[in-house]
Formats: sequence, structure tokens, C-alpha cells
Amino acid sequence: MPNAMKASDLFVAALENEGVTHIFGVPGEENLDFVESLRGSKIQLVVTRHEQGAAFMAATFGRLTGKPGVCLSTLGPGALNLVTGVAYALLGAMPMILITGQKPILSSRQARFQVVDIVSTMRPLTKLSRQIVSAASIPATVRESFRIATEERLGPVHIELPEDIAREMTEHTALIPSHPIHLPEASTAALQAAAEMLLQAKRPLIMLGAGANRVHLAEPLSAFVKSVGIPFFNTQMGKGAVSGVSDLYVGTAALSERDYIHKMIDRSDLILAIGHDTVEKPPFLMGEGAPRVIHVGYTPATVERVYFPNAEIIGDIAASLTKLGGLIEGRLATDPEFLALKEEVLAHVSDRAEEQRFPLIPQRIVHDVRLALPADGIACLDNGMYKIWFARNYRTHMANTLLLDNALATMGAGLPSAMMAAMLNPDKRVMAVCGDGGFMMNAQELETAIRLKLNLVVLILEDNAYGMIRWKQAVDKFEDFGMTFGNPDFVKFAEAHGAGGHLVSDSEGLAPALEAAFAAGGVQLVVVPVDYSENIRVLIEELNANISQHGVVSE
Ligand SMILES: Cc1ncc(C[n+]2csc(CCOP(=O)(O)OP(=O)(O)O)c2C)c(N)n1
Ligand SMILES: [Mg+2]
Repeated sequence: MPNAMKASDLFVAALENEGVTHIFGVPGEENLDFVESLRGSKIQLVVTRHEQGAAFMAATFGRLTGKPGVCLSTLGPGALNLVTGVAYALLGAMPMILITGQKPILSSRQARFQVVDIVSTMRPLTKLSRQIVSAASIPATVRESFRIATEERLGPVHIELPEDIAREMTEHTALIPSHPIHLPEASTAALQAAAEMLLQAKRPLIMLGAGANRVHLAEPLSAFVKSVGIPFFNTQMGKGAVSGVSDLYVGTAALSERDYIHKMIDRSDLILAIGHDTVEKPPFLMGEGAPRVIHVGYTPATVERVYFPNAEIIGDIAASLTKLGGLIEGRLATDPEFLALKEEVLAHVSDRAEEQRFPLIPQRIVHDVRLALPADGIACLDNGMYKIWFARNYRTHMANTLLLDNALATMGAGLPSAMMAAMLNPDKRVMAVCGDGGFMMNAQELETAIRLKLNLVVLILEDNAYGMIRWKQAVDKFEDFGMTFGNPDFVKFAEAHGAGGHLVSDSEGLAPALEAAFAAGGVQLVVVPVDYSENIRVLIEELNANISQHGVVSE
């Protein structure tokens, strides 16, 4: 075969053809041919300390760039370590490619050692899961995988490259070029029907959902909101989808009902739900007496007990909104009494932001983090109680500046997602915000962050507990039990890794500590003791007293 190429070289060439710049992972012996092919390529191999960290990083690469992030693992144990990150990408609609190794499939001398059916394992967690059985199929498989990962609804695709196939030689080496995709646009009838509904509405609201947070959507979306002047709120994952329209911001629906924002939602007669993905915890509940909903999406709405839109605009969201804006701009009547509610909602949410108690209350922590981050600074949250406080209280001014996961809502993604944000944005301030539980789930990646010479501040909220579940336990009227643990000395832990460490010891200490950490550069851990008594006081007692006469607020 005079023009033959080794399969692993062809695979890497196909990845380069897709514009891949980084691969995150932990290789095994089954990946060695592939790794060897990477040696001579332009692609940088970033070794992590656990496959989960690699998958979270690759998924976040996809989330922030719109192009699939790529991660790599060996067979069996390594591939199984990827699964949480794969589910994170699937539920969060983040484009990602995962490449796993496998024992030789044609003839193996190792019997079933380490062999797990990973293609089947990944099937319900991906949009496509496939084994490469011949080198000649590599160009088409790689192109198809990238196409599927980046097609709405975005998500992960799995490719298994067995060891013997990786070594095969093939003459079928022609790569398939990609081309720009233009999405179908919504029909005129759908746009006119929606415009009619909006013109008849007296108290319309816009809701920005997870799908509104796609790369390149910020500009047309912001222009639309500005031009029509309809007040907007967002879901947790829709947070920061628009820029420069903060005078129209009403808040974030971090709870499903009975929060202050629901005063406005409940009074609204029509919600234009842009990019709502029902993978998120419901931002409000549709039902009797609830506002009507127009769903604007790349794909049709999924019908749920709590979400069943009355009309839909399906197609390229940017194009839909530009056209819809043209139909209604300047023609909407607004109810001033309804608009006045906005100030009341926002005032309640900013209550106690400068409280001087120590340990710090969550409202103060959110306030001080906001002070430390400029408008384009990026906060990446892990999962814990503070996520509700950040979703509710943290104001964003630019798209994709508060990354949180209200889809899989997994612990452990805070640090790796912030590492990816820092890698992609070396000139911006980037902070991971983690609980003491979630941080420890991927704390080993501190070494990776230092090795990559990232500038990153990691804020750890210390309550020596799985605080969120402790809160839910109290909400459900169970006695406090089983949720506490001890922690390492985080300052020494940071120093042992070669990072800076600082423990906040009074109520005025957090803001200067964050400032100093950013000024110092490199990887810096800041630990702040948190007082979570506000969870019960505000999120249960106050909301129940003010908003509802019956029932308990559900998280
Ligand atoms: C991987 C994973 N395990 C368990 C949970 C359930 N869970 C949600 S929040 C939480 C507690 C988080 O504790 P911590 O990180 O310390 O944050 P805190 O709520 O204390 O601020 C747990 C156990 C989860 N979401 N993800
Ligand atoms: Mg905790």
C-alpha cells in the first residue's frame, strides 16, 4: 500500500481537520498508538488527574466555544470514570467528543481482562456511541460525530478506537471537509401568531432559558430584548444570556414557585420562553391560572406536566427573534403597575448583601464575589446550597459570565469548568466557587491547574457539611443527621500543591482576600466559613410568610 496511512494517524488528522486544538484525558495502554500520533500533531494533550475532570473540561470547552471539546480515556475503568462528565454534557447540551480505547477486537490474547461494553454503556448518555471497526471508516465517522455533536440539541458523541484498529494501515485517507450550517428558519405563520399573542398581552414577560445561552446568540438576543422593551427574567442556566439590558432584568427563577420573582410571573399573562430546556428544574409551573407560554427554540418544546406551551416558534432563534422584533417593536402596551413590581422584587433579593455577620452569610458572599469580578469576569459554580443564592442574587452583565449546572447538577464540576474557562480566557478574571463537599470531589485537578499555569481563584465555602442536603433535611422536617464531615486544612492543602492559600477570618476579609488573590496570579485558594442559617430564614420562613399562606417552598 504505497499511500497507506496508519489508522491512529488518520484519526488525529481527522480531528485536526475539525479544528481540534486540545484533548483532555488519562491515556491507557490501549491508547498508545493514538497518543503517538498526537506527538507529531498540532493538538495539545492535556493530562488530567481523573477522567471526570477531563470530561468536565471538554464539556465546558464545548459550552463556551460551541465547538466540541474532546476527551480521551482508556477502556473499562477509565471510560467508566468519564460517565458523569458525559451525562453532564448530555443534560447540559454541551458539544463534546469522547474517545475511548479498547482491547483488540479481531484477535486478543488478554481474554476479557478489563473489557466492559463501553459502547453500550455510553449509548443512553450520548447522541451517538460507536466502535470503529475499520480504518477506512475513520474520516466519515469523525465528520459524522462532530456534525451530530454540534447539531441542536448539542451534546456528546462517543467513539471507541480499539487497539488493533488503531494500528491498521489504510489507503482510504481522504478527509471530509466541514461546511457552515445554516439552520432552518421559523415559518411566517408561527411568527405572526406569536406577534398577535404578544400584542394582545397586557403583562408579557420574556424568559431566557438554557438554550438562550448558546455562543453567538448573545448579540441578536440582547438586541431583541432591548428593541421590544419587555422585562425579562431567566432560568438558572439562562443567566447572563444577554448583555446591556439590565434595566429590563427582573430576576432569576432559582426556585420553582413562591419566590419574589414569582409575584411577577404569576401576574404575567404571557411568557415568551426563549430556549427553555425542561432539563432544568422548572423556573415556574404551568397550570391553571398560570400565564400562557410561547416557546421559542431551535427544537420543539418537550411537553411536561409543568411545561406545555400554547404556541411555538421553531428554528434558528436569532433569525426568529429578529423577525418577531420587527413585527412588534413599538406596538406593545405596557402596564405600569406590572412594571413597578420589578423594583420590589429586586429590592427583596438584594436584602442583607452587606451584612457584617461572621461567618459570612451567602448574600454577602455573592456581593463580595461580584465586587471582585469585573463585568467580563467569569464565576463557575460547583453544586451546593450557594448555587441557589448565586442564581438568585448574582447580577450578570455579559453573556456566559456565570456558569452553573442546573441540568445534571453534579458536584465536582466547579473546579474543572473554571479551569477550562481560565484556559480559554487568559486575560479575564475567572473564579471557581465550590462547597467544601464539591471541591473535594475533584480537588486533585489543582495540580493540573498549576501545571497549566492558569490564573484562577478557587473560593471554597466551608460549612463542614453537605449543606444543601442538610437544608433539605430540615425543610422536610427531619432531624439534623448524617450530613457533616471534617476538612483538611485548606490553606496547607493549597500550599502543598504549590498554590496560594488564604482563610478569611472576619466579615470584612473576603473582598480584600479575593482582590489579593487575583493580584497574586496563578492558582489561589480562598476559604470562607459560611453561615447557612439564612437558608431557613429567607428561603423558607420569609418566602412562606410573604408569598404564600400555605405549603413549603421547594428547592
Ligand atoms: C455527584 C453528586 N453527589 C451528590 C449530590 C447531591 N448533593 C447535592 S448538593 C450536595 C451537598 C453539597 O455540599 P457542598 O459541596 O459542601 O456545598 P454546600 O451545600 O455545603 O454549600 C449533595 C450531596 C450531587 N448533586 N452530585
Ligand atoms: Mg458544604
